[in-house]
Amino acid sequence: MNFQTILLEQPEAGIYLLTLNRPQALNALNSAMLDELAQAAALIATEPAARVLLVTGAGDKAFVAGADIGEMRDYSTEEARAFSAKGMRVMHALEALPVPVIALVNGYALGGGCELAMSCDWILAAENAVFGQPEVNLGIPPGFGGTQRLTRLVGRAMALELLTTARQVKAEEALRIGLVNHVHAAAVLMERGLDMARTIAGKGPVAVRLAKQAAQRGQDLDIANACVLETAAFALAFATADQEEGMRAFCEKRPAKFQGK
Ligand code: DAK
Repeated sequence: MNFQTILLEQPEAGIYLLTLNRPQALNALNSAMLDELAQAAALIATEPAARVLLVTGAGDKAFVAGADIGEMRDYSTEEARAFSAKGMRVMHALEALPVPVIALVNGYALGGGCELAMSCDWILAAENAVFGQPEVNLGIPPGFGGTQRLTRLVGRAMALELLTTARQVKAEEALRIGLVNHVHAAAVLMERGLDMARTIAGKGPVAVRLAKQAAQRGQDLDIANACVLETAAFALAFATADQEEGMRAFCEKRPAKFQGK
C-alpha cells in the first residue's frame, strides 16, 4: 500500500514494521497520518500470517512529538471532538490488533505520541527516549486516551502528577515506574525489537493471539469472569493442530513446527 505519512514494511515473514514518517515535524500526528494508521491497522488485523507489529518513528529525535499543534490550533469544538474521536479509534484499533504490538520509542514520545506508545502492548525505549503528557501547557487535557492508559500503566498518583505538571520522564525513570519494559542503547533499539519479534514469531501463532486477547479483554472484567475468558481460550487451543504439534514435539524432545492453525 502507498502511504504518504507512514511506512509499512515486512522485514521478515510475519513481522511488520510501521514507521511514523514525518521527521521534519518530529512525526507529529496529523489527520492524514491518523487515517493512514487506521488503514495500516485494518490491513494487519485481516492478515492471517501476521505475527507481530513493531511501531517506531522516523529519524533519531522523536517517536512522535504529539498531535500536530499547527493543525489543531484553530479547531472549533466540533472539529476538536472529531479529531479526538478519530485518534481514539486509531488507538483502540492498534490496541485491539490480534497480534502483539511493540512500540520502539526512539526519542520524544509526547502528548499523542505517548498515547500512541501506550496503545501498543508494551514499550522498548531507547536511552534518549522522553515521555510526557504536556497538553496542560497548551491549555488542553490529553485527547487520545492518555488520562486512562497512563493511569492503568503507572497508577493514579504518578499518572496525575505527570498529567497535571506536564513533567517529562526520561527512559530510566520510565522503566522504574513501569511505563516501559526495557531500555536499550539507541543504536540497537531496532535490533532488540526485531529479536523480540522473532522470538514471538517462533511461538504457536494461535496461542499468542489467544493469550493477547485473554489478557487484554480480561483486564476490564472482574477476576472470575476474566478467568472464564481464559478457560475458553485454553479450550479453543485444543482444537488446533499447533497444540498437538507443540506437545508432541515436547515429548519427542525436538523444536515444534507450528503452522498457525
Ligand atoms: N506538532 C507540530 N509540529 C511539531 C510538534 C507538534 N506536536 N512538535 C514539533 N514540531 C515541529 C516544530 O514546529 C519544528 O518545525 P519547524 O519549525 O522546523 O518547521 C520541528 O518539529 C522540530 O521541532 P523543534 O525545532 O521544536 O525541535 P526541538 O528539538 O527544539 O524541540 C520538542 C523538540 C519535542 C521539545 C519540541 O518540538 C516540542 O516541545 N514540541 C511540542 C511537544 C508537545 O507539546 N506535544 C504535545 C502536543 S499536544 C485532543 C486531541 C489530541 C490531543 C489533545 C486533545 N482533542 C481534540 C480533545 C493531543 C495533544 C497533543 O499531543
